[in-house]
Amino acid sequence: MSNRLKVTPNDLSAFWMPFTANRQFKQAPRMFVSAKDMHYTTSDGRKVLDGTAGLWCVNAGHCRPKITEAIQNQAAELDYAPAFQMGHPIVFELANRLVDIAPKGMDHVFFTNSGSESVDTALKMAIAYHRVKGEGSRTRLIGRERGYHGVNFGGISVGGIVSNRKMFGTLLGGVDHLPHTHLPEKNAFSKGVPEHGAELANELERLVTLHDASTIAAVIVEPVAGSTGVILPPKGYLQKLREICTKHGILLIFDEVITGFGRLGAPFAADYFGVTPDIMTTAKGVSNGVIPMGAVFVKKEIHDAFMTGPEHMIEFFHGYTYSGNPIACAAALGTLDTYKEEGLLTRGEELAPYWEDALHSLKGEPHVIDIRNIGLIGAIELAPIAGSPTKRAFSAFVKAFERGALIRTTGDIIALSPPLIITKGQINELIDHVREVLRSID
Ligand code: PXG
Ligand code: PLP
Repeated sequence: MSNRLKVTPNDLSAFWMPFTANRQFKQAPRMFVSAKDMHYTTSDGRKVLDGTAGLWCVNAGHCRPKITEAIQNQAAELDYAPAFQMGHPIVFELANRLVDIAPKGMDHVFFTNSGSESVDTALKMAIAYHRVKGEGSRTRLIGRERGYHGVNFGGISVGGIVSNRKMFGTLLGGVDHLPHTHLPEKNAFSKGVPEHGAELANELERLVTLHDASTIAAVIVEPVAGSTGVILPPKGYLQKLREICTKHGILLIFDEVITGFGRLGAPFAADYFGVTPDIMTTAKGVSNGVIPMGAVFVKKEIHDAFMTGPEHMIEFFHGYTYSGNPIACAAALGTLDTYKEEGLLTRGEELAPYWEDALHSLKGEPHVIDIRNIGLIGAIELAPIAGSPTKRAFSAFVKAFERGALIRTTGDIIALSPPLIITKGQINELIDHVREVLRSID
């Protein structure tokens, strides 16, 4: 370990931390200095079990040798190559490898550097696609209440998390939202996908009637909403959305930034639910979170629609300086190798029943008003402290960290999404930490 990592910095003021209570953090900092497999090590030398795969991204666990090695080798061989009008071999290799594991028909990949960029890329593709097809009136975008699609302007416009939107002005015009599918009065403590609520997909028909299909480019949803606190699609809901989109010529975008790369026990949520979107946004697990990378998967028809006009012309005026950055590609290839060798993209399927039972054993513990699970995702919803929403869950987060477990909270919901290498013993350990925390907080 380098000396740089051993010390706790004594001036924390310069770094404006993302999505953090900066003043509170800087009074009592929580620092990780190293990580291996399922654990972080803190600056005071404690081991912390990673119950969240970092931020839902370290699906293969930490500091995996194949990934580290791939990055080291690539950094010494080709560090950067221009992304526009130039190529390098491994970005093509990576695209092929990704298409090989993608749902059938999603034959092309566009690279970005994050989920937020993947989302804005997908929205732009959808609108431009209709225009190249001669349907330039299709510009409207439909998102969903409580949706999270990153933090760029497109993403917050179709997103539905109020605090991520309200400070930022008028956002994109021509956006409407479906209702969310959280129905605790009917579905609380459901195991896996809930029974009630598929009819909420019919709200899309209402929006089509209101705006007319000829004005709508795309619908974007998370197949399983993560960031808002884990909301599952009711049985049959996604199939219905697919049918309605197809019927009206509207593109369906699945935002698989969290659900992609094995989180549900299948490579993608599209596989898990047997519903194929037209565009699929990913990030996080594509490179195990190690080097920033995102990938937007598109159906052949969409890609091919752009491949018209004079051949010397750029077909899609969009891209990032770091689209397909060689070192990010190497990290992603090392990640895919690790997933393959260890069967991680489907490992969640075997573990899911054990995970489900362990999570639902928390029913009846103090403050617990709902438990939700799917694949290797879990959520424990707590009753808020009257007049102080989020406070109870935040103290659970701090207590868990002090006890040796990293959990994630959003509102008064604890969300769990461990690396896909977690063992049954470590599942017990994680759930026991949560149990003890619930018993110890006000
Ligand atoms: N779409 C979805 C569905 C996401 O979950 C993004 C887009 C944006 O990705 P980037 O890479 O720009 O952050 C996300 C990211 C949490 C949490 O704890 C969730 C995310 C990010 C950070 C924290 O719920 N999701
Ligand atoms: N701002 C300026 C001034 C730039 O020159 C560029 C890219 O060349 C960007 C923003 C966009 O940066 P990126 O391609 O990394 O998203």
